[in-house]
Amino acid sequence: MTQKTALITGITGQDGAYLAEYLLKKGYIVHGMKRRSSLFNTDRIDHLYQDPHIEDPKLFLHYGDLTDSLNITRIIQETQPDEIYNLAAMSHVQVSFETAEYTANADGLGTLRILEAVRLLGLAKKTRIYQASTSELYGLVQQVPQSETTPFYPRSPYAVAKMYAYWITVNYREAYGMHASNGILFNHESPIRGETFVTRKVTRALSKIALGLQQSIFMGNLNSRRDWGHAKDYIRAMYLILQQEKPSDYVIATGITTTIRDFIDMAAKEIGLKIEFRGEGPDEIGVLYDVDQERFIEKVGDKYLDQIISRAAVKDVIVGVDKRYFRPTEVDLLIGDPTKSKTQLGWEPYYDLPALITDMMNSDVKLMKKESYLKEGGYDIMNYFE
Ligand code: NDP
Ligand code: GDR
Repeated sequence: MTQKTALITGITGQDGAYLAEYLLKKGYIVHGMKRRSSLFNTDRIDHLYQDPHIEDPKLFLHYGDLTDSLNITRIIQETQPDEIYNLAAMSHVQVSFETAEYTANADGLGTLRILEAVRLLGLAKKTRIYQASTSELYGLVQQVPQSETTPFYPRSPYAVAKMYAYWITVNYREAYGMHASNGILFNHESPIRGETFVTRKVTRALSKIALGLQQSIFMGNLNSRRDWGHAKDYIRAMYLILQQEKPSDYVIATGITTTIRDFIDMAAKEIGLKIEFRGEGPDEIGVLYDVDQERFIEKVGDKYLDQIISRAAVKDVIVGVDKRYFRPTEVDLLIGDPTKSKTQLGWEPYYDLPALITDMMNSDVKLMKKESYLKEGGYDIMNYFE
């Protein structure tokens, strides 16, 4: 079998990092597009880095940006990929309300730039394209659960941009016979999820609270419901979609939905913290009312037990609501129907939500312990003028 070449845009993101490792293990040559930034932004893929001077390297990184057609065209021309995974995007829904034009350019037109480059370079019959579509397309849901035939009703500049990307992918497939497919992925998380998405924000904050590094966390809408899976499972679906003989669009989801409040509750219980929610809307709070000491010692350590017990004794508030996290238009309920991907791709997730939470909490407790040790060692805040 000849060695395949893949190009991953967004290789420095959560999904890009997992996918790169997965494809390298499968024997692919992997090219990734990364953005220039003033700080290193390759943390998630540093373990995969190969010195270009070694013999027969398999991973190559190229500077690029989805808003730059010339650069995209050149990278595709130079790498001649068998498969392109277009994962790059301004992917934060709330931020897209503040950066609507840029989001349209990167997330919407960016996809067009890739499709058009493949066509112009005469690669339409060679290169298969995966487009990172999203459950956000369903927005104000028209059907429960959501499947490939559910009408879209996007509720944010991000979702509207992704709607353009979805349809331009379908259009190039139909117009030029390209093997271009959409994976309509529901929320997927992991220990390397971006820190401002709700799950990671919660697992990081609870870990810090457990170690006495943080007092409380402020959240947005606790009532919205999401269908959460593990990114490791979802990148396998991306790969499977491009291995199909014919291109098509697939929903990737678990079929189970959970409120943000219940996610916080489950993540807290994972390390032995018991939270009671009181009040409603912006006035809702979560108080720490008890600690499962055995669990806490097992998951966090007895060193940190006394401070957390004393907080539980006074029913201290550890969760609050801040309206600034409310979105101008919200997506209240997402729950996917993955029947097509299960039957046609043979895709099955290994992780359920409790297993995902265990993975994230274990990782963040470990990470925050590192922070705690550094603080104890005097490596705290940097002051340039002291
Ligand atoms: P991340 O936000 O973790 O990663 C996004 C990646 O895109 C990063 O590598 C980022 O670079 C890069 N990027 C952002 N803007 C540009 C640009 N203008 N040009 C080039 N690269 C850019 O997202 P995820 O890994 O979570 O998601 C991957 C894709 O899947 C995204 O398109 C997202 O919208 C979509 N999606 C995600 C879901 C999820 O639950 N995770 C669900 C459904 C769809 P940098 O590191 O420099 O910021
Ligand atoms: P989402 O993910 O918008 O679904 O987009 P996010 O984790 O940001 O929000 C999920 C839900 O939680 C509510 N929420 C909060 N969200 C954040 N970020 N911070 C908070 O403090 C908070 N409090 C409550 C939100 O209102 C929302 O209802 C993600 C991204 O990965 C997209 O790129 C992807 O397309 C979709 O998932 C599927």
